[in-house]
Amino acid sequence: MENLTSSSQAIELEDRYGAHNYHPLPVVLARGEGVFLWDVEGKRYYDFLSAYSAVNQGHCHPRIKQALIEQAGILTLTSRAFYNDVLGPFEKYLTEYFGYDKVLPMNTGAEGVETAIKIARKWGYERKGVDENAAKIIVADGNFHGRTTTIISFSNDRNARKNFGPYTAGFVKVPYDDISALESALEDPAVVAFLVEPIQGEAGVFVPQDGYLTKAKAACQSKNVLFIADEIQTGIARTGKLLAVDHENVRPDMLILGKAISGGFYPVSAVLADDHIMNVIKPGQHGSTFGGNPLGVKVAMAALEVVKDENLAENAERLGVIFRQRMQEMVGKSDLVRLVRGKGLLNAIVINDSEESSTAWDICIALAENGLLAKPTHGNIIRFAPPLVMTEIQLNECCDIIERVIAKFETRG
Ligand code: IF1
Repeated sequence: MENLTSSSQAIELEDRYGAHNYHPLPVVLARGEGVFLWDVEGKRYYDFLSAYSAVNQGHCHPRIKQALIEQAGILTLTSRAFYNDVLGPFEKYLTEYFGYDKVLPMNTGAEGVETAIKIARKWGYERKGVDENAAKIIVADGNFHGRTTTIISFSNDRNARKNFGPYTAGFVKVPYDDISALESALEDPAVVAFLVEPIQGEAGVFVPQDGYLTKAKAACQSKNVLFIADEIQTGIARTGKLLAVDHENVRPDMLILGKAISGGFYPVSAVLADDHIMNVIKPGQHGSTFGGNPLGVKVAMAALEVVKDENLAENAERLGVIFRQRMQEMVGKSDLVRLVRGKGLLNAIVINDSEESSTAWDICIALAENGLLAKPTHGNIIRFAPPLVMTEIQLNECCDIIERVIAKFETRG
């Protein structure tokens, strides 16, 4: 295999031999450790994206790496045709960690979402009595739950949907953070579930009003509808609590996890639910080759131990307050930055420019030149999500970088 000596070489290879399904920032990373990343030329960056909240524990965390290396030499994959000595202990560990009866382990976040959709539909037919093939699932405008054909079928994002039809039926969209719209949609007796992100990440870190999750869960409960929380991005301590729903002490009927559940080492996702829901799934009705494999689940247990032992939720809560204070001070003096919003260490600033403008992109290029990696989400919104192991000193240094770069763009007028 070619040894890459330069960033431009790497970019050329990806352009020539890789599908063009992304538009990355022109940065070629070669090494990661904790909150830092280094590019091919050895330049160091603060990571303020954390692989979209998949490395909450920091890059290459030694404890998780050790778990990976040890299990890699013992048993990595059995398939579910047989039992193994790791999956059962993991399932006990995970269900006790999050407080549910059972877990169905999968690999990617999208698979977790697809799994929850299948379970909700089956529960609707076999427990709620909805006519077969008539089940409906309510989703929120602006949602992002992955990129499979069914999931993009209920996306609002034109770029995610166009020319991927025909679309999967059975989904009803309501405005996010709008209880009365949800209550109206819940009047339909064919509705089996409400699938929602407790904070909409990709849409631009939209935090709903206090009480939204509580009222949504209650509205679902009153209509015998399952409340499904997609915590793939907001979970695992990212928003200052173990789960974003914990800010309101709301317990979803089904919980979907992914990303940082395995600390950036190995794709692991999981759907958790109590027996009266999960037991609708019988042998042969769902699964995947790698779902619940020994290597992935050992990594996941180590990754979750790190979250607890290093108090990552508390750290995210504390540093998030400091970050938003620093950004709010900047907003007060800026014509360019309209607002800052977020919870814990899932935050975003909104740039005072059109969605089509390149300002947010240009700011991210300048941030990279100044040693901080972030990427715009929709058009004029820049998401800031560092690993949760960051120290206060490092966070303040990053705020200095952000303020310095924004100031330069202010003077450009
Ligand atoms: C990419 C976005 C973020 C997610 C929620 C399910 C999934 C995701 C709430 C699917 C995944 C990732 C996908 C990743 C970029 C990133 C992303 F920009 F795509 F939208 F975070 F906002 N539910 N989000 O955020 O999980 O199948 O990817 O494991 O490059 O597509 P996945």
